[in-house]
Amino acid sequence: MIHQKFIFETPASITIQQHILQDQQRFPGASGEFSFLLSAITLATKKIQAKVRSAGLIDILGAHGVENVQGEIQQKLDVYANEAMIHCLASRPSVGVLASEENEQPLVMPHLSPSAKYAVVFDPLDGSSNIDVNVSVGTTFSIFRRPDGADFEDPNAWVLQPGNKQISAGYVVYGSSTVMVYTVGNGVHGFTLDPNVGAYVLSHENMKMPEQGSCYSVNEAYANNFPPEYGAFIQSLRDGALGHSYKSRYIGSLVADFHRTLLRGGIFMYPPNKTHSEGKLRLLYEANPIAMIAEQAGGRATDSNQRILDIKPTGVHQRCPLIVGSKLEMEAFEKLCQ
Ligand code: P6P
Repeated sequence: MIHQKFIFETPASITIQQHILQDQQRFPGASGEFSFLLSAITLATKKIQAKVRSAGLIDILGAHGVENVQGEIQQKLDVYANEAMIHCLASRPSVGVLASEENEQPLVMPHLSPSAKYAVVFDPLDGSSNIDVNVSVGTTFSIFRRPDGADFEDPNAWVLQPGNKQISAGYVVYGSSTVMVYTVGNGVHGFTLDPNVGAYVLSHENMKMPEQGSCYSVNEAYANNFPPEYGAFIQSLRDGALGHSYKSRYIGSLVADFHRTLLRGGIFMYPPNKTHSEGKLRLLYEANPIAMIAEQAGGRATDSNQRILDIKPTGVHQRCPLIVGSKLEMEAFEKLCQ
């Protein structure tokens, strides 16, 4: 009996939907609501990437003119990306509250479904100031379970939870390809969008951050205002204190700078500076999802005093210093800070 040779010699592609459903099987009796929620995020990011990819061709570049809650001029793609995330997530009855970098207050979903059990926090298009110069940008997201007793009167209660309460977190980096990286707390997996079929396909299974890298990433223009431990640490890297020399890479787009750190190892830092005494990055929708991914991949993330994931938020848009990276560099930095 001659076995039929398979047409496709390569292993079968697993799409993110299949992967989520496989993961769901670990929880007998799972309702599938969470998987359906994640599919809203994958759909929204496919819409966003389509606009990002054609930004130069259609009238979507440039500022939208309105100032957002951060006091930043909203780029048109920011507005589109925010609408896409809200539209896709609002159609999921399991989602009760949304918080976005682009909205001053959290949004209560109009369905007010008593069965809503999740809140989603996101930055629809992080690094958007880079859009007009064709530098990679990204979407970040963080998913919380509705706290016991939380109702729709107090949406802040749904989202002002420490990062260690995230049930899922991730990002999409719109770079040379569109890659979605996410975790549900049992490892980190990456999926590359196959434009031919419009599906995210598993490309980086069980991602692990190298224990040491050869690159540090910080905006050295602010070095004169860094707290002393940051400058001393960077100098130690330059002096080969960790066993080899380091190169510097800084894109100015958090998701892109972190994605490189996840893949290659090393350390990313956004310290306090003259303009931002608490650092520029936001805890809820930048530091928290990045920190969960980093820790799930074997790395670490602190604000120089404590784990990012242990910080109890007091405001949706609060900022924090972010130091995230490989075990060895992070241990060396933390030792310096003591
Ligand atoms: P700076 C983009 O505006 C962003 O919020 C992050 O994506 C990025 O890491 C940071 O700001 C860059 O800030 O001050 O170095 O330009």
